[in-house]
Amino acid sequence: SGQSLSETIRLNQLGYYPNADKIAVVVGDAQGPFQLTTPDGKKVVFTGILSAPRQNGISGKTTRTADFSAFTKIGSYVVVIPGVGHSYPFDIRPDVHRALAIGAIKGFYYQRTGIDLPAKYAGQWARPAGHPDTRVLIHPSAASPGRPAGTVISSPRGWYDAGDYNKYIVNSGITMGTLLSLCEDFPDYANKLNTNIPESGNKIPDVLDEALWNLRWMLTMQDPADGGVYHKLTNPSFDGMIMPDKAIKDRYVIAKSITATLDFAAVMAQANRVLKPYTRELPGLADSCLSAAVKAWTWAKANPTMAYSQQAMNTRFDPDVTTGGYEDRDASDEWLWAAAELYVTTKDDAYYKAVNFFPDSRTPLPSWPQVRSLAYYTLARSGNNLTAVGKNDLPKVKQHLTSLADSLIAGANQQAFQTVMGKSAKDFIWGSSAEAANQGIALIQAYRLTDSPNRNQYLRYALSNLDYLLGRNAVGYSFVTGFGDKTPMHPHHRPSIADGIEAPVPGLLSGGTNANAARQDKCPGYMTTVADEVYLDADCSYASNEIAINWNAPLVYLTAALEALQKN
Ligand code: 9MR
Repeated sequence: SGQSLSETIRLNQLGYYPNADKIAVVVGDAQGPFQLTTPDGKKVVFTGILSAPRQNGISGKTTRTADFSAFTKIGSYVVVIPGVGHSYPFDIRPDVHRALAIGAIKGFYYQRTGIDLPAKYAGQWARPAGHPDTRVLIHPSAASPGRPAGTVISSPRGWYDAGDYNKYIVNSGITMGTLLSLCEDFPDYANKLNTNIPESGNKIPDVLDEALWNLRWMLTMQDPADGGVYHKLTNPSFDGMIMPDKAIKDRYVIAKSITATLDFAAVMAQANRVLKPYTRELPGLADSCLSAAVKAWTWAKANPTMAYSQQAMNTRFDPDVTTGGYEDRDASDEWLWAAAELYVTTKDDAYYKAVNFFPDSRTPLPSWPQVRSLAYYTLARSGNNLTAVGKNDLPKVKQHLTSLADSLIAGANQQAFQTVMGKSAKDFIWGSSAEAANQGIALIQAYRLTDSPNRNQYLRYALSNLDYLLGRNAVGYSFVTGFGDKTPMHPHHRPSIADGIEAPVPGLLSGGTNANAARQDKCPGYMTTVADEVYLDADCSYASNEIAINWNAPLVYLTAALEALQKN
């Protein structure tokens, strides 16, 4: 066609469902007709007219949309705008995000500690096991009568949190909650996702097998004597940019904390429900999870003020610890999440009555320090299985879900990229990709669990945020390694940096655009301060281009849920 690739045309680089919205966005002054053609440009299959201009409320730039929703024929195509160029190629087909759902779950396999990743499962990213964590020291901050400082415990398995090699309970909490929720909400679809891991042949869905790798680690993080849960298992300071098996510094479990203990209680209580059907394959595990949850709750009741403060800790104990803090002084939402999971699992009203589920009218979007809405999701999904106290409040719970969903979709049709994500510059924080994914999940929960007249909009706009993540955004990247044409090649991820392989480990979600990244990581090379454009595909950019388990988990949920919910 004589057209060349234009990066001003932004779209979901994987593609679109035949019977769902299909939108590309062009940034700049283009106007007039657009076409859909075969990737070689030879055959025009659809023509349309670019929309009226919109102004990006953050950058002030002009955008127009090319809406080809009316075209439903399965195939591979490019969008062509005469005088501008063509887009990256993409597909229209029913299972267009299925490989991504599988790949994003597989991303967790690559994050496993303490196990060799052979080529059979890991392909060119095969590597020897790192961080066995079979000889971990009790840090003085974590000492108890039964386990004085320097005691050696075994705390193996688990996933590396992110681009670093440490293991943190708080962040494991929301990550596990999200993956276990996929197993609860879409059991049949979850069961169909084969990720080619060592456990793939067993009777348990691969995503649950993967979660078990971390669940078994989490169980070792509870002090058996009192039920308190250590905040994290880390080196005193971050490892260098070396492969896992080369990183052999001493590791410690650090300080019990209220947030870690409550998040642990929530995960273990939910795990009891999810594991119940597999009692034959996993004898005793579901029961162990529930008793661990109850013990954690008991510790929390006795220690409600034990917030984790790294600075305060370092003034009292040696060695000093400088790894990720996951500090959160407000545990009120963690109480709600733990109470909801324990209540739904045990049907014991005492857990429900121990907290106030409706302290105010806010419905905060889930993130690692803010888990209140996970309690609402759980209460709503339990619906008529709740006891009377919970059932009475169901309308209020659903009200919270719809008010969050309605606020997310409000004005999305004015947004420059026609996505829920990015209506406000405030969306572009550290780990903004997970904001987009969690917005999508909130919409899916409101779609599934309420009878709001806007339900169908919720589903449509959840998909808009997957489009955001896969390229329809102000920087033109698909933020998932290995999925799309313009993807992160230099994530802040130690194995990807150190392994000598050009392609980064695949299936990992970059934290993405972050307005304050330059100030936070001081990586040289940021080109702009426009909030929705501050992203740098460089490995020193840990504030915009790290990967993390709590970002991958909502990608997994959003992708798998949208696949499961498409009616094609
Ligand atoms: O995801 C965390 C983000 O919300 C915080 O702003 C940031 C700075 O405290 O830390 C992020 O978490 C990092 C953790 O502390 C250590 N492992 C890597 C995580 C992702 O960058």
